[in-house]
Amino acid sequence: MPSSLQLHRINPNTTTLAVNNFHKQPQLSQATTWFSPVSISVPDNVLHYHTHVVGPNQCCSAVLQSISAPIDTVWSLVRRFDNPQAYKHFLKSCHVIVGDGDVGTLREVRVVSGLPAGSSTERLEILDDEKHVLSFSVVGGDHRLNNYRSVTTLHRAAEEGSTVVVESYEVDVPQGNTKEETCVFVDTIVRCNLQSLAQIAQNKAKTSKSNKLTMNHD
Ligand code: A8S
Repeated sequence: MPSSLQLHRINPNTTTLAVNNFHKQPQLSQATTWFSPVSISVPDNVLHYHTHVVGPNQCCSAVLQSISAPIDTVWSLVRRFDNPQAYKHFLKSCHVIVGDGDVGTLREVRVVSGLPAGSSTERLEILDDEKHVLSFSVVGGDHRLNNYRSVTTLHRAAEEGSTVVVESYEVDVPQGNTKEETCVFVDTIVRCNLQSLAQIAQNKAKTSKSNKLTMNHD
């Protein structure tokens, strides 16, 4: 099985991060096909955040999302470790247990019904407002994703006023599941979160743009 994260150096300061979403062809062929590679040039100083060293019983993957909103608007939503349910729709509540939003803060999130989970206790590992990096790890709770750790980085896209989000993670493969099943499950959650982040950030950007236009008219 090829790795789901590929790195290609294109010039001395940036590296292309290609994320392949794998997909098993139904019936007939048992072969695994890889499709729709998405890639982004990530500056080398943030690339190491998405380099995961995984053990034999762990897996890792990454999801990319383009957002038509400025990086500051997207970051204002992502950086709120105390308010993940603002865009993560699988969460119904979040309570900060210890800390004030800096590294080391612990939160307990409760998950909506219908998922194989009740709650999760999570620790803020990295919050870098300059480089736009946030990382958290799962340290407890009532779910199947042991040793989950994710890193989210934001990048200015080539198109003015647009952002690309890269979210990568590592996690233990739960007993009774394969690496592929685990990645499909987690990729789905992360992709839903990032699509919802895109919607909310885009609406926020539109509202503040039209507010500015109205103010200029007055
Ligand atoms: C995130 C990412 C993930 C969250 C997972 C993958 C989780 O909160 C949910 C269901 C689970 O089974 C595990 O950025 C857990 O939040 C929605 C409770 C950890």
